[in-house]
Amino acid sequence: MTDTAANPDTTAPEPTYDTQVGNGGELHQTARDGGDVLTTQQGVPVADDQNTLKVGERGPHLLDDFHFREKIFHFDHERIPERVVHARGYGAHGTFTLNESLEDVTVAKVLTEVGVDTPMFVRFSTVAGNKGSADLARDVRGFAAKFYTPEGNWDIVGNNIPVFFIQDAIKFPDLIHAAKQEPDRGFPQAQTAHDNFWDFISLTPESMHMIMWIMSDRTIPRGFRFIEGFGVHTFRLINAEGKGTYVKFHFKPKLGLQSVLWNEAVKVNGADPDFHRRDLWNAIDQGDFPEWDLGVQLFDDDFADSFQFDVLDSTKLIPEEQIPVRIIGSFKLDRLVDNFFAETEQVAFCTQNVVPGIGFTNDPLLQGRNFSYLDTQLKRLGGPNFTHIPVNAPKIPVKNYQQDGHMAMRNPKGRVNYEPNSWGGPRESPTRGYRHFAAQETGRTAKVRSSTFADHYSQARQFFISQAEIEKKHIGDALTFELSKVIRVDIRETMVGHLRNIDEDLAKTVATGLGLTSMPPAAKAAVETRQDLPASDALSIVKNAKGSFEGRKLGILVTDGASAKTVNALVAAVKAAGAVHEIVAPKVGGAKLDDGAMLPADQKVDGGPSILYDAVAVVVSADGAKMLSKDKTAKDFVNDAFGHCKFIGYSAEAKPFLAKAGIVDEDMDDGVIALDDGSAEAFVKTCGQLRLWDRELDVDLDAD
Ligand code: HDE
Repeated sequence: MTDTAANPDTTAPEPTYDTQVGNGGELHQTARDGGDVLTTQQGVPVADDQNTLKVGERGPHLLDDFHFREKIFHFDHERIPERVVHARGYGAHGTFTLNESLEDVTVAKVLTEVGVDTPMFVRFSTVAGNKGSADLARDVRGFAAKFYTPEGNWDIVGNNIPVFFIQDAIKFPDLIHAAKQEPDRGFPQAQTAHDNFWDFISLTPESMHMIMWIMSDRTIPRGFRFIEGFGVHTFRLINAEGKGTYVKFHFKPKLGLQSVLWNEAVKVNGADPDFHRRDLWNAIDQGDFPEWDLGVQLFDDDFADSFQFDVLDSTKLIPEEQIPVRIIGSFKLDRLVDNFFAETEQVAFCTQNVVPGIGFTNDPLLQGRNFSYLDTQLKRLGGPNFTHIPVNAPKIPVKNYQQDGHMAMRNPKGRVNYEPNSWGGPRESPTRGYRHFAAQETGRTAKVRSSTFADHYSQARQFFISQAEIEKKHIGDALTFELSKVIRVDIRETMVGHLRNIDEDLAKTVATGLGLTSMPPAAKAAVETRQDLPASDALSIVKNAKGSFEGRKLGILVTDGASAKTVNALVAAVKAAGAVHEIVAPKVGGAKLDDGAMLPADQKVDGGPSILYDAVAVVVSADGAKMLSKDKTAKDFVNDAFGHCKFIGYSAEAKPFLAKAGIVDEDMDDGVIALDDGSAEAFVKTCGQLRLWDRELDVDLDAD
């Protein structure tokens, strides 16, 4: 523990704590390894953990059995309320390192002390689904980061999308009610493809920009390692003179952005509902620590006044072409949790957790959030002492006179528990303490929406026209799919009416996909003139592709008699590219290659469908090809990979099998690659393109 936050203005002794019980330090450990004697919660050794205490062998239980009663009582209370949103999530510990100081604009040590490591905890999540829902729901991903700074905890509770559905926090319960399961039937789970969601959206034009984002591939990411994070709101940095500078926070993944196809997402949810958490776990477990850059967009009042939109409006972003993102540091996730419940489930993020030098603005969404997060933890974690839970406790001493309450884990000693006092306890410090930005506010109180928030379509269109053609197609497909699940035709029509204000071609595509017989009228806009904004390439995933296979996974399907040389060359090339591979075989015991060596498999073909891989290779013997040709799952392996526009490498012997799986000679495109001698490296390099998008035009009816 460091003591950097010690109060310089007082010579008072620090209150002392019993170090055995928390004090923001180590988790009170319960050892589960070693061969010690089992005990009750009271530490009493247990003699029999298999049978309850009974009268005779077949008789009634006795209340005397305190061990049984304690065990069942504790089990009955294992669950805490899940988060009302972002219930399903996965977290890990990490370290943030600052490379560039922002000392001209902030006094926050975490943003000024270059080279200093700040411990972090990051939790990724989906929004709508319950705790047990599948990872690849089409949904926004939460990206919540807790920085344990030397001046207390700072949380950025962000998403992987830089804008939000609504402009005022008072609409949040309605939005979430509409998105989650419908109240009478309790379904659909973890999806927005239903009437209530689209009804609310169709009546909420401010959500249209966000709708473009959630119908894009951003909401079906390949994994948490491949998403961006955004603080969304405009925050404020405050320097030593008390001057404020507006800031928007960005996290950019070093591995680049990547998403899957919808048809793939649906299948991943069946094959591996834990796909995203497993991916993060595996990467960190294998020492392949995912990294993100932290960037800031900084601007002043002059920019805010001249910007086409209100910087307090969370349904708008500031294009990177207008204010570039300045990268100031990076973080890596390098430690898995010891216990999912204690850390990932109990971590409590609060937008109000800021440190000196970082402050809020009047964004009405942010102001509402500052109330909600503290309030929700009280319910979820059972009392006001959730800050005593190690994952939530700052890593510096906590000194105040708050006391007692449910599950108080700190043991402050001594007589004084009030302030001011004459006992020399901790006191406030005007110089070191948190200073709120001295904003000048005027105006009448009113329940009102600013007229500067009224343009709902211009940035929605800007996002759409900034996408690559294939991304535009996916947005059209997603809207058509979601609205096809909406039963009320009038809701479908109202939505198409909104799309007409965004892009007429997109509206037509969706109307045609839905089979509407005539075009509904365009929705009436609060601001009639849509601004003609230029495309922003930074908003596209495809236009910013890294072209690297690093961090990705190749699935290699093998059978007995497969060429050891080819398999070994592939494995070496994958490793050299910083990627990983899995061997898939008809039997999980493995396959005997043509050099006589037994190669163990990671997956039996039924359990290792190609949707789990970024690219596949089929290296089989002639007999193996014949055998696989009779197997539906093996044929799906290559057929799906082809349909999902993945790169497919194949040994000469595999060709008849590919044909049986539906990839005949005329389908062989640049993405179906013969693995000749010495071609493994080139194949893996090509896989770095991740998908051959041109193929989608041949494999998807909606492409016409
Ligand atoms: Fe949240 N949100 N939110 N939200 N949010 C919660 O807090 C809320 C919003 C976000 O991994 C809850 O601890 C309101 C925007 C993340 O633990 C709750 C409003 C953004 C997480 C809550 C918003 C987010 C939450 C539920 C509208 C992106 C998960 C459990 C004003 C910038 C954090 C909890 C984790 C969680 C309220 C809107 C991100 C109820 C009222 C905008 C990543 O307090």
